[in-house]
Amino acid sequence: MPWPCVWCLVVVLALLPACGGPDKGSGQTSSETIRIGFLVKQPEEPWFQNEWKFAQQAADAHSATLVKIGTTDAEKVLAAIDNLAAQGVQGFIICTPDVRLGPAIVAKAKVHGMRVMSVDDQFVGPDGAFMDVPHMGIAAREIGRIVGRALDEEMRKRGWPAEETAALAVTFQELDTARERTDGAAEGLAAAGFPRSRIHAAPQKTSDVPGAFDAANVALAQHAGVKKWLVFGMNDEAVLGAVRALEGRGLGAESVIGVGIGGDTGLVDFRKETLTGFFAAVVISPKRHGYETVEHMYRWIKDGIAPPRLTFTAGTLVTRETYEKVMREEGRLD
Ligand code: FCA
Repeated sequence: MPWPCVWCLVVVLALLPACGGPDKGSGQTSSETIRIGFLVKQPEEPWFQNEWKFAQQAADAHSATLVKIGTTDAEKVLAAIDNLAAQGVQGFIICTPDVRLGPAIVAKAKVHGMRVMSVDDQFVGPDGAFMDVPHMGIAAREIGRIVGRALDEEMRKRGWPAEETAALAVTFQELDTARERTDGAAEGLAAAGFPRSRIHAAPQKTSDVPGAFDAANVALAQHAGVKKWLVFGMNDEAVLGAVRALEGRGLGAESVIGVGIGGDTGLVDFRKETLTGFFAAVVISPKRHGYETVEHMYRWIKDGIAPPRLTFTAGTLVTRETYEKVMREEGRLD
C-alpha cells in the first residue's frame, strides 16, 4: 500500500469514534453539542404532551437540545429519523405508532450512527419477540390488576349483584402493553369472583376516544339488556369513549363504574360538576417516562453509559377526591 493511503487510513480511523453509534458510546461529546430526539405516536394525546413537557425539563437541566416530532405513521417515523440526523441529533427516544417498525427504526438509527431507546410501546422483532433495545414502559399487567380490583371494590360498595352487572373491556389486542393491561384487569376482576362470562370485549380500531366510542357502541348494542356496567381499557381515552357511549344510552354515574389508566385525559371528567361514569384512574407517570428517558439518553451520548435494558413504572389509583394531591406532587397541575 503506498504511503498516502496509509495516512488516509489513519485519518479515517481517527475520525471513526466521533461518528458514535448505538453500541459505542465512549463519551466524547461535550454537553453543548448534545442533541436528543423525542418522537411520539399521538402528539395530541395529553399523556404524550406531558411526556414531552418533562423531557424538555430534563434537556433544559442539562443544556441539551431536544427535538420533538409527532410521528403518527411509519412514513413519518422514517422521515423524522432522517430529519433528526440532519439536525445533528446523536440519539432519540420513541413511542412508535406501530411496534413492528422496531427493526426498521433500529436499522435507520444505525445508518445514522444514532442511539435509540423506546418508551411506552416496546419494539417487536420479525419473530414476534420483543427486541433487545433499552425500553421504559409501564408495569402493564399489575396496573391492569389494580383496575380490576378497584372495579370490584366499588361494585361491592354499591351493592350491585354480579348477575345484573357486566364488564365492558375496551381492547386493543395488537399492542402488547394494551393487551397486558386489559388482561390484567379481567384477571383482577375474575380473582375477586366476577364471572368471566360477563366480561364483554369491545375491540377498538384506533386507540383514541372516538375509536373506543365506536367499539363500545357495537358491544353495547349486543348487550342492550344490561343496566349496570363496569368499564376498563388500555388508557383513560378507552374508558372515556365507552363512558360517552353509555351516556348516549342513558346510563350515567349511577349505573357505570369506569376506571382508566393515565390520569391526564380523565381529569376533565373529575373536574366536571356532575359525576360521570369515569369513576377512577390509575395514574401513571409521564414525568418518569419523559424526564428519565432523556437523562438516560444524555448519559449514553455524553458518558457512554447505556440505559437500563428494561424499566417498568408503577401506577397509583386515584378518584376525583384524591387525584389533585397525586398530580400536584408530580407537577402535572398548575
Ligand atoms: C401507550 C398508550 C398511551 C399511554 C402509554 C403509557 O403508548 O397508547 O396512552 O398509556 O402507553
